[in-house]
Amino acid sequence: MKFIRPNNLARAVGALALPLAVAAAWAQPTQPGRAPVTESEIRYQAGGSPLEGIDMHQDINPKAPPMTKAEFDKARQIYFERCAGCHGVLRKGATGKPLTPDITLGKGTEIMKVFIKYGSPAGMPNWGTSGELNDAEVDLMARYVQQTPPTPPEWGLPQMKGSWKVYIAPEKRPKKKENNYNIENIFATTLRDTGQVALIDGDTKKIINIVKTGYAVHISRTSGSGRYVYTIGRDGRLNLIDLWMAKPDNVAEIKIGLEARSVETSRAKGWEDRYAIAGAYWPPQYVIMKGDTLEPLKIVATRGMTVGDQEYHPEPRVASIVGSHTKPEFVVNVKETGKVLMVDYRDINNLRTTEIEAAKFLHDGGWDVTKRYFLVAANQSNKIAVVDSKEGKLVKLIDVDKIPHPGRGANFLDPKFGPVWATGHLGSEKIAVIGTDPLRHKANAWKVVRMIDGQGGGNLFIKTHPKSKNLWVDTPLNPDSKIAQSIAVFDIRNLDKKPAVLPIAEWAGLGEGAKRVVQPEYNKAGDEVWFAVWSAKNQESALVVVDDKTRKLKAVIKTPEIITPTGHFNVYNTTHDIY
Ligand code: DHE
Repeated sequence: MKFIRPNNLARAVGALALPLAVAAAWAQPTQPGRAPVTESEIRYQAGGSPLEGIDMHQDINPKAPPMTKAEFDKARQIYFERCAGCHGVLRKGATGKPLTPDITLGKGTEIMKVFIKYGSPAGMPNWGTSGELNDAEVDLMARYVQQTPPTPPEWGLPQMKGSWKVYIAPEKRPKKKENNYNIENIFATTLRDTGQVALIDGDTKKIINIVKTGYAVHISRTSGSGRYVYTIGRDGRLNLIDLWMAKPDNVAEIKIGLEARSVETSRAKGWEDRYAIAGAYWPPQYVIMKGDTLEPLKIVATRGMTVGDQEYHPEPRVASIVGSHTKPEFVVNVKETGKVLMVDYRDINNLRTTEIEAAKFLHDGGWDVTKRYFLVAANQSNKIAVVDSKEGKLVKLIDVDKIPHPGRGANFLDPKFGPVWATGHLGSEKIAVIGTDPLRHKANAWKVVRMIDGQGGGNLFIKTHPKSKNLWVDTPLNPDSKIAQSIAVFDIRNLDKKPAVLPIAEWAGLGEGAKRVVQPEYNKAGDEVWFAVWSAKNQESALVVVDDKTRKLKAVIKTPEIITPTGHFNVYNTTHDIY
């Protein structure tokens, strides 16, 4: 895999004798005060979008440089594969700058070519000099971004209903568990690039079934009872898997949008298995469905005003969603507007939503140990927002380091500061440890009580377990392959001590390949930690299981079916939000 390096813009500008002032202004970070983007961030944000193949409305802009239809289609495909993640579907800007014709036409083709070819210190990758795009493609993209952005279609109830399939109706499903699996210890492992999920028996480490799901599967979550697994793909396809079947498999599916990342279920007492909710990146909306069939019941758009400057945003993507364990509410995090929506699902025809203003670029997060407070990263704002689900209020915005990325975070008892929740960072080696107990440790609550040093930036996930004394920190997006292929493990009893570094990828005994070690996940008992060793589709990947107490290798799961594993979700821990 080729890594993209933000390049020396001054050299490029000098070489092409461009008006320096224009170029320098354009190269400023998206947000004032924001440092340039690291390689890890670029590689994380620039993921492909499934919108590349969707028919879109397009008009002709007479002021823009001409393009043939074939050229336009090719440029559109490149845009959705490489640019939309940062600049947005409508090019109105997300974590990257807006690229609408009112801005790009003024700059013209030559200036746009420089930025595309050489990148900028503000984080624009050097698509040309890295060899990712040739000169003809750079020219194509420079002309494309001056055209009116094509608009992907909406995806409403008729489209959802048209895509909805119930393979086995609830009344035809098992009345009790029809297999001998310890289903609470099953792992749903994402096989990202094959569009599948591997259901793996956590006790025997054997594959139970490989289930067909959406394109580039993102995450799986379980129902409140732990019976069902819900898996969502980037293409918005949501699959429902019944773990009670003799051989657990798909029982229903639906496409909830054209691009998506999140799914969750109703977890409050008495509401288990009742509803599922999925969030879309495009169209910007979330949908509440019947939990056992995925019948779409209520679609809610998230378009609206941003926090702070209160400007209209046309595509605020739905990031993480969690279900409250104590109230019949979903917590829906809307990325670009920076709003946390507490959605009360007791009466979905008269939906009551509390809109909490947090900070822009909400992404991923998890509960504190009491499950009253939800902590979510406002990643490009370098903050963690704390929401009190009992009061329906923002408690605090906490400044952390560069691009916090907790996954769901890690809860543990700090020997000095009491109950804490921790997050790593994509943009730095820091691990921020935040006090979470306003009752007994008031002085420490909602403060960064420690910043500890991990191996480096490019961290995505961090994990521990109530029965463990270990804190595991991955670094799959670090540009140094040694760091990306190993794991740092801290002793919670002595966080001042340097972490041990375990060569997880080496233990997997694989051949060639990137072999990024990603997402620690515990088994139900809390005595094993599973890691994905994620290589390219045409290379061997594996899962590595480590004994939590001894930190020694316990098992390697390596079969031809384990292709591009990324996340894995233990049924018990996911159902009970144990992390
Ligand atoms: Fe993820 C969680 C979005 C890139 C693997 N990812 C999430 C969540 C969101 C999200 C909103 C939270 C879901 C929830 O809790 O409801 N992820 C995005 C992106 O927008 C981004 C940056 C770029 C993209 O184009 O997708 C992105 N994610 C990645 C990856 O590159 C990863 C490593 C591999 C992949 O699938 O592409 C990846 N994301 C994951 C995993 C989780 C996740 C494994 C769940 C973690 C957990 O413990 O719950």
